[in-house]
Amino acid sequence: MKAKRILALILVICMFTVGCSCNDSKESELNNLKDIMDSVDDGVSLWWDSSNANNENGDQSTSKAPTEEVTTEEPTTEEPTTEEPTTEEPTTQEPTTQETTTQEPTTEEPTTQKPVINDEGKTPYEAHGRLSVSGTKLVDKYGNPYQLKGASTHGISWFPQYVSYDTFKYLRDAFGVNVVRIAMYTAEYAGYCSGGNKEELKKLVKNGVDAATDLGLYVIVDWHILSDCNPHTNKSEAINFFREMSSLYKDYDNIIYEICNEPNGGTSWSDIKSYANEVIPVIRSNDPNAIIVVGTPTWSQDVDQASYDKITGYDNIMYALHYYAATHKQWLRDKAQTAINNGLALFVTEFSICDASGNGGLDINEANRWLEFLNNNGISFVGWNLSNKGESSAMFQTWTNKISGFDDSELSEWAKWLRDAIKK
Ligand code: IDC
Repeated sequence: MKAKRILALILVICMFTVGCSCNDSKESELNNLKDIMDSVDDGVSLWWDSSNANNENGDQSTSKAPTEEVTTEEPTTEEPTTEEPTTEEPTTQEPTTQETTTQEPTTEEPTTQKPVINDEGKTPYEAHGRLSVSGTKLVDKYGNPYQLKGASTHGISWFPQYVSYDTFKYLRDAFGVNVVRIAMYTAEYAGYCSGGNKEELKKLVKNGVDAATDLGLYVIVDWHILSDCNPHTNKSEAINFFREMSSLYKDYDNIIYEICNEPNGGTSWSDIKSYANEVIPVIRSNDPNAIIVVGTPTWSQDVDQASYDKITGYDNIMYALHYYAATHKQWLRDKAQTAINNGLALFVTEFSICDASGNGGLDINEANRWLEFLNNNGISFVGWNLSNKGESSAMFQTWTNKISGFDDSELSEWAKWLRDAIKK
């Protein structure tokens, strides 16, 4: 903090000198000085300040997304414009920004968080290499069944801070994840096809893929359709996006393409299949082997329908099964079982254990039944979501702005459940 004050002081003295020579009033220069010094003390990052104020003091609270009580069963498709983390202080005062001797560890992960599930000191990718699909199973480079277990970002337009090396490293070492999913909404507020900055979004995806790759993790690039219901709605954008991504990552063996998160609104399997049959060849022309996950009707639940009419002509195709344990129960496992019996390779690229709105109480009993089902069938799973939004599917508490090095009090109940599930 001292260094910052000194730098700020130098900066202001320069401004003051220039200001005087331009005959500006001394009073306004003095106000500038005060503003800058105040902002330094408040922990606000200035352009020359490469440190992350939020990160430095993990217990600060500056962003709190609104908590709305959602009663609808299925995910809401409207994104409030207030979604983006704000810079306002929350009303419930957490520990202040003052540095005190009782501060949490600031940079290093707590010593209790030793790396878990490391394949004899190797990263997941070093140990398992290129994955492929064999029958209904995902297998590693040795042909052994391999389960991916990980976490998904929230919409990257809204919570870009977690698309980071530090967050992914924390998840790998403290949770034991071997995969991360980068969720890029297409139609919601600031989505890729709804006014979001395409270049910025692609940059975020690339940062995420690079970070995951450096960490030896597998990474899913998710074209997160939701309120656009039918993947044909934004098909030409999807084709361009996947052409670019697969060309960029054609030599990466750890990348997985998820071409349509959750078709819904009555979109039929034959519609989805015809979309897949246009997008898959685009990816295949660059990358003949990457795993491609295809969404299924009714928010990626009707995997049984897909199993009666599989996509043919391509290897390494998997089908998305999504569930929220407090809403989707045995009846959905029955559909999944039918699909498996029919030879479909399933991938739970998104789930949580609250209800389908992404909020509400956790159903631990049902969560455990699901987990047993997934493990018995060797199905990979990815938990939703990496954010501190006020909803029970968020992994981080609303009052923490840390992006890594979380201690247990900063994790949601769901995050702790997921961590245990991955370690099992
Ligand atoms: C939810 C988010 C929530 C957001 C909403 C609409 O958790 O913060 O406001 O989307 O954008 C899904 C979707 C996923 C949903 C999630 C929970 O894939 O985007 O996220 N869900 O509703 N399918 C079933 C549940």
